[in-house]
Amino acid sequence: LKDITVALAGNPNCGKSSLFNALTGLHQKVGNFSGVTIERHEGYVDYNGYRIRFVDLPGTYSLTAYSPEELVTRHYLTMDRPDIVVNVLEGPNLERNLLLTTQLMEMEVELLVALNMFDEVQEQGIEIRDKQLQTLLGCHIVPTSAKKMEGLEALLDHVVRVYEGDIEIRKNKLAFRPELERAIEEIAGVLDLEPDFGGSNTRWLAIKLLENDKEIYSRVNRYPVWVKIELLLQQALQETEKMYASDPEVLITEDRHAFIRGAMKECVRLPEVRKVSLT
Ligand code: GDP
Ligand code: K
Repeated sequence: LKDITVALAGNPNCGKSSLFNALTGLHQKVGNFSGVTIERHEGYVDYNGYRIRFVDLPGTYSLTAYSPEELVTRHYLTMDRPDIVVNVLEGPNLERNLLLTTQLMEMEVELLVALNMFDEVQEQGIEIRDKQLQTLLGCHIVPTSAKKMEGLEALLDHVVRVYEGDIEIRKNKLAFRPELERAIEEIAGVLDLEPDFGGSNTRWLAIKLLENDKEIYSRVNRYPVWVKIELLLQQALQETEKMYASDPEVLITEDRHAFIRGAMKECVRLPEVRKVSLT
């Protein structure tokens, strides 16, 4: 059997544990993530000559450094490097769920989306143009229902095929407004000069620095390149204050939401009744 490690990531209540249970059945064990008291559920399923190991990450809305759950999740993704990350989405609440997706897109992980609660999506008459959404997110999307045990085999099949590189899809990245993109590029360029960071995901580190991420700050500020980076961060702040009367952290969030609104507009149609009841 060939081993594939898959991390399940998603918002709280997206149905992640239900999906994990449906996929791994009795082959489960519970431990802790190192150094913290957050439970780590692991399980596996044997499928077509592969042992697919699932790690159920804590439910999170975001990947900042503000909560232990979010820190555990991104440490796992950046340090343990699972083969594939399945981002479980709550189908009927796509818009809210996509914030985490935009952050996973930045992380250079092999991403796959499980569009869960698809039974609810259909019942509520929500139309999702999944091909379009796939192109925007730059990853494959598999509709699932953990409740009705549907789409599970399709998900496993996609895991194997993504792992083997059989079904490649063009990765997409969320482009921030030009001033931010320029700052990201410059900061990443400086980080690339430091051997300890060169080869790692310096674009992600640069975005995090512009978001004032304390953990990434403390990882980077002991290096000589910090002097240059601090200057670039100050420049970016001055520029965005002048142009938008705002700071990079706020603008990055705004741009993520703008991307999500665009994706929703292009790919999702809510039924008339729901549109009315929302207004
Ligand atoms: P988690 O917080 O992401 O682990 O979410 P849970 O697995 O605990 O599920 C949250 C709620 O959604 C529970 O009441 C589940 O029964 C329900 N649920 C999970 N998956 C599905 C699904 O595919 N369809 C429907 N209709 N409900 C689901
Ligand atoms: K739960």
